[in-house]
Formats: sequence, C-alpha cells, structure tokens
Amino acid sequence: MAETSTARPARADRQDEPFDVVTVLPRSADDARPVRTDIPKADLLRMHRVMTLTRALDTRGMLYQRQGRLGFYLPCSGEEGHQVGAAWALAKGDWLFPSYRVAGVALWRGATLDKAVANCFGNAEDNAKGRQMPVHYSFAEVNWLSISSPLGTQIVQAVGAARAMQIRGEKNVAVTWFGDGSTSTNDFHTGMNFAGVWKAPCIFFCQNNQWAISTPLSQQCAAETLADKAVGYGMPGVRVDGNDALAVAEVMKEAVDRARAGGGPTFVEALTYRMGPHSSSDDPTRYRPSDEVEEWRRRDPIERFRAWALGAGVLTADAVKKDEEECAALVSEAFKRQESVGKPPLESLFEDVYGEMPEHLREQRDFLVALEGGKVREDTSGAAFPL
Ligand SMILES: Cc1ncc(C[n+]2csc(CCOP(=O)(O)OP(=O)(O)O)c2C)c(N)n1
Ligand SMILES: [Mg+2]
Repeated sequence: MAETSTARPARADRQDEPFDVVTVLPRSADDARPVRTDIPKADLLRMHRVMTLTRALDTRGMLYQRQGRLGFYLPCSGEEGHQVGAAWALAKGDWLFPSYRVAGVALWRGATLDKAVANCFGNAEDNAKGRQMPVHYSFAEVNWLSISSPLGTQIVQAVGAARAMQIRGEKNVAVTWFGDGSTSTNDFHTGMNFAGVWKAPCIFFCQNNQWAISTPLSQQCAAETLADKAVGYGMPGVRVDGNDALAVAEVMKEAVDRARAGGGPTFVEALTYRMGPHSSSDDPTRYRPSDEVEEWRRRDPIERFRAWALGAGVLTADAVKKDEEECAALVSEAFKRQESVGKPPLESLFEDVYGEMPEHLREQRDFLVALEGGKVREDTSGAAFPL
C-alpha cells in the first residue's frame, strides 16, 4: 500500500519526475510493472465507461462553445484518471467540495448528463437555476456542493463539514479537490491547519496539473513537492500518479479508511496534466511548450488504462468501441435536449433566499415581471464570456 508517513517524501520524488510516485498501471508498452489491484472487474469497466463519458462531455462542450451555442466551457481532459480513482473510494454518504475540473467524479456518483448540461446552458432544468457559471455544477443529489469560482473557498467549507461530522459522531468523510495554484490561497492554509489540529475526517485532493492558467508550478511554489506542505500541518502527504486510476483508487481508499476510523486528514498530491486550455477563453499555445503537451498526451489516462485493460483481458476492443460510441451519443442527445429548454422563469431570481419571501422582495418581483411582460429577455451578447 501507499506510503503515508508525515516524513518528507524521498528526494527522488520531484515535480519533473511525475512517475516517481505511487503508481500501479504500466506507463508504456515497455514498462513491465506488475499490476496488482483489488478493484472488482465491474468497477474497472465502470471506470472506463465514466472516463470515456467525461471525455465525450468535454469534446461536445468545447464544440458547442466554439459554435457560439454555449457561453463558456472548462475542460478536464487529461484528468479523468484521478477522478474515477478518487470517486471509487468514496461512500454514498460522503460529502464532496469539488473544483471545476472533476466532472468525472460527479458522473461516477450518478449525477446525470442532463443536469450537467443544463448547468452549462443555465436553463430551467439547471439545479442552480442559471445563477452559476457553466461547468460550476451543484449536485445536491450526490452530496456535491456548488463549485465556487474564487479559488480555495471549498477547502475551508470541506473542513467545516468534516469537523461537524466528527462532532456528531458520523462516519462519513469530506473530500475537497483543488489545483496546484490553489495551494497558494489563504483558505488552503486555514483549512489544512485546522483539519490537522482537529484531526478532521477530510481528504485534501490536490490536482497538480502543473499549471494555474499560464502560471507554471515553478512560479507558484518553491517547495520541492506540494506534498511537502502536509508535513507543516501534521498530516500525511502522499504523491500519486494522477493519470493512473488504479493508483489513485488505492491511495484514496487508504486515506478515506483512515479518516473514517478517526485517524485524521490526508493530503493527496495527484500528478497530472491539463491537456487542454484552462477554459474556452484561454489559448495555451501562447505560453506552453508544445513538446511538453505532446509528452503528456502520451500519458493520457484513458489510453493508458485501456492499454492495460485490453492486455489484461479486462476490456475487449469491442467494449471500448461500444463505450466510445454510446457515450458520444448520450452526450450529443443531452446537449440537444438541454439546448431547447428555456430559461428559468424570471420570478425565480427572487427565490431560495428566504423561507418566506419578505414584502419588499415580493413587490420588486411583481414590478420586474410586469415590466418585462413576464418574459426573460433574449441574450444578445453572442454568449461571449470574458474569463
Ligand atoms: C482567489 C482567486 N484568485 C484568482 C482567481 C483566477 N483564477 C481562476 S482559475 C485560476 C487558476 C487555478 O489554477 P489551479 O488551482 O492550479 O487549478 P486548475 O485550473 O489548474 O485546475 C486562477 C488564477 C480566482 N478564481 N480566485
Ligand atoms: Mg493547476
């Protein structure tokens, strides 16, 4: 099992040697690494399905944005491996405080494609009633808190929830996802510090994808590894190959089991790569060397999982093709359906703040509805989003 001591990780574990970490899957065809996993075959097949579905969602989301049919999109391509690995280790009652780049975790837990796409359009079926940015999902149905745009805020929320569960004697854990750049926030410090002090059942899952928009890790942090930071907060820090679903599953299972048993928090640094742009508004060719991107493309977590699973007889070529085709079709249908759903009703702007709406808000609502003839105005901005 993974090393989880509070001692500094071995010197060989360097940011630029991303495979010198907990790894299970072979890196390439000539890697004879023995693969040991206790994950049942049905779960392995599901991992493949959900990774494929997540990639299909990204492909269609970016396409719709480029066609001017969606204002904004945030792809997570290249990070599907750690998403299904982490999600696999969690129980239904656990609470999730995600970043905007872990859609596969939600899909694994049963959030529907339609609900995800409804959020992208901000339409009447959107859980957040159009009040959030695209890809800033809220899935209360799977204990998934609304994603926040301000970096790091989810970290303190997760620790608060974990502390509450601890006080109540509940056995569930909280998990929070955030990027390498988000480790520079005050909320990261506050959350890690108090989770360590309280031994709160919280897992800090850092998606070290090497970049924070155009800021490389080397300009973000002078520590040798991000996992080093765990030492200062008195919790175990573990580095894992984030493009290896099986390794992440193993590391997360250990962290979750420890937290559930009262052993306190864990910081997980998953080494991965943002294969696409930061968002649909970003052009990474202006700041990222193409050979770096190519290098990481060869480590694509889905391709890597497939190569192993085909060789191990877990997957067949037919099953891969079926997953690819079915996922693309499901996503395409969800986009078609959700594109035709209208905007949330105008009066919904005033809902969900008070149990009983105060008089002054009712007056304002009635005034607006009368002014606009009860209709939401057409968006004439061309759906451009400047972020
Ligand atoms: C507190 C705060 N500062 C800055 C921003 C602008 N911003 C949005 S995403 C981002 C990069 C985040 O990088 P990282 O945490 O590594 O996550 P990644 O996007 O790579 O998944 C920045 C700086 C923000 N949203 N919130
Ligand atoms: Mg990052």
